[in-house]
Amino acid sequence: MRFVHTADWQLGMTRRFLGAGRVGQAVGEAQARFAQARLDAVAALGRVAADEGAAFVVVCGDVFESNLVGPDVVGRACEALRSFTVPVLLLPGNHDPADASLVMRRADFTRRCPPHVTVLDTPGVHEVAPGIEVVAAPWATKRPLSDLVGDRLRALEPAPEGVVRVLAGHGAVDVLSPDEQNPAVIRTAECRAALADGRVHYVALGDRHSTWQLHGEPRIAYSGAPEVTSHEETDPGNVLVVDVGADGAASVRPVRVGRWTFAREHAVVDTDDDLAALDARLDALDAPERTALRLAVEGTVTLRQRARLDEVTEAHAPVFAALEVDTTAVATRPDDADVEALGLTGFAAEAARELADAARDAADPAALDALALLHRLAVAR
Ligand SMILES: [Mn+2]
Repeated sequence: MRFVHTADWQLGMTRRFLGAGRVGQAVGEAQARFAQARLDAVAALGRVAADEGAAFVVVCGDVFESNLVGPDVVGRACEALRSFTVPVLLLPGNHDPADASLVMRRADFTRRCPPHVTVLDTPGVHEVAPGIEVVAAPWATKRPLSDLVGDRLRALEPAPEGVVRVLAGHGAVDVLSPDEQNPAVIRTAECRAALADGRVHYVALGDRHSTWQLHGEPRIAYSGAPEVTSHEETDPGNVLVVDVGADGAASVRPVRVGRWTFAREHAVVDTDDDLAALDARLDALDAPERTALRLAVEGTVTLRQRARLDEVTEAHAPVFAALEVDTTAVATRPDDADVEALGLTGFAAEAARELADAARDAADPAALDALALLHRLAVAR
């Protein structure tokens, strides 16, 4: 039996660093494209399910970023779900728990939601098709007081002959969560025991946005988010195509559907060559319009090189979805050529030279600021 395991669509998510807008650019333009990318990833995974001959798609929680998402987000989600040709099961997670405000029970959702979609808002066994069952462990509140997956597993008998059973859960597993005080942590030993005695044949999890499998047990896995959500993720952008049998055989294959990248880069800049190399490196990055880059720069530069560094990053910024540059580790040390570049004579030249000495030798920030201002004025002139 083959199905698609996914989770953490987080539809309606916004990202502050995409929303700032820039001079000459529509405010939130990257944000709008990011929202569309999440929907595109959903449509793409629907095509994966069709192409792979999957029996169903299970979404293990956090379909929506929040139960408070707007009707535009809900309407577009329903439109994306209409494109699916196989049954889709939506599990409420910690972002969209099955409380009184559950977005998937709202009229704007139920009115547009296509009939092949089932909301797993009540815990227990759900028959997808003859011989195929999904055991739902939905979140009912934002703060569950027990291991919801373990609770469901303990309530099960071994699956009947010929029935393949998939558990759908959401939350942190014990081997990844160091928080021993959290009563809701999912105990992997209980999952292993349920796999061993045939109560379930696969444990499909959501919550972790990076693709992950339990070491030595591919049948306990997080699919990760189908489109990146944060710079902290190691392997987002996938869905899992899972083959499982009642005999315990399993194959789990990640398929990439996400197209965005949230990247971190580091650059050391001490010379003009380093600046040219950084410029070339930013030029060579693939698909900058779908890349949110956090660039950390370190090094020691002259005033002219510091100005050049700003020019380089500012020239690239408009083509990136976001380009955040951290220059706190860049030290500026004016040299004699910086002073000569000001084109000053007499007392003014003398004063500039004293500022340069103070900035370089005493690392005086006020002197450096004053000199940088002179430099900008000289360039403007
Ligand atoms: Mn999530």
